[in-house]
Amino acid sequence: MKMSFRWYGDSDPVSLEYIRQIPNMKSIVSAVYDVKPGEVWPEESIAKMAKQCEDNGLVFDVVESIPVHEDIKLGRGEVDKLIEVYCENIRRCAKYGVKCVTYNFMPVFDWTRTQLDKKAPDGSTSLVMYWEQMKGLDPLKDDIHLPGWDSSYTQDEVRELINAYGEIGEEGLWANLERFLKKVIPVAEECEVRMAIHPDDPPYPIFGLPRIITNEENLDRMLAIVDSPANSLCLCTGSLGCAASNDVVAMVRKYSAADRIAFMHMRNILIMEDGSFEESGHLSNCGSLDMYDITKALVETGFDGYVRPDHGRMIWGETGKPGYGLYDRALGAAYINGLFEACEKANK
Ligand SMILES: [Mn+2]
Repeated sequence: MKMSFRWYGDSDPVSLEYIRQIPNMKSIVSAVYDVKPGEVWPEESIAKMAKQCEDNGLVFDVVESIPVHEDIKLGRGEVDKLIEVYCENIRRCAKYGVKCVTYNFMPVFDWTRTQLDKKAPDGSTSLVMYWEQMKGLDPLKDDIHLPGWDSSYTQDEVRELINAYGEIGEEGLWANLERFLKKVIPVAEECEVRMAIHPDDPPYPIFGLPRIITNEENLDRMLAIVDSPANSLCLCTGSLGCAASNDVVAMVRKYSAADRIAFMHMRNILIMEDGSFEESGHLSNCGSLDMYDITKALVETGFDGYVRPDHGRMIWGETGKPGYGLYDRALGAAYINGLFEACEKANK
């Protein structure tokens, strides 16, 4: 496996100088953040990021993410032109050494949480989603602002988008994903880039919005659209894992054995009785997932893709981007390194 770390560029309070000091750290996961979805990434921005990483003994070879424009997901407007821009961005990233591009196909909102700084008994804070806090919220009726939602949309625009997705439904979203993949994957193949789709987080409908990258049946369907290692998964244990019906260990084993995991997001979550969940420390005994079994499945199937410690808690008084502080993610990386070393030695 290749250990990696997400970095948000110059505005990130966590520096590359610090990231490089985490044992076994090799790759930086980042993106060009100053252009909107649907626009071409300036080559200078990609080149600058690659150079900054290189100057710190790291490699910028994973992009997270190239966002997919809502009109591509909705199949409306200038879809073909937007997909062509997307392909051009893949070509440009590849030119500067990128090997893996993460993206998602979630309507309107990325991840959904109700609170970003829930305090645990030990004083650490983390992201949570409590159904109790979701109850009664209706974005079609009320002006609601959940953390992490794109604030560039007005409430009216959000309502329009939710209605548009309601009209196309799950099958419409599948059709638009298929159209996207059939154009994008051949370009990725040419560029020797692996596209890695991130599962929906959480993997079930929110506010009636269709969600399709959610479970084994749907992952099978997605991978079959274009049967190529360039059409792969970013298997996020914490996203798939917050549906108790997903057997994450079995999914990891199956898709890694088939060489369809390009990127692993490794984190733990604690599922509560009512289906709410909290992002916990990475260790198995902190949450609902067995991180040892997940790592063992990767090692036994010869996984050689990228791994990053996903969201960490905020600990030791650190402030910054929720889920993306240095300290707890570094602890996560150290723990994951340990799991891999033990599993690899046992597997010899
Ligand atoms: Mn993730």
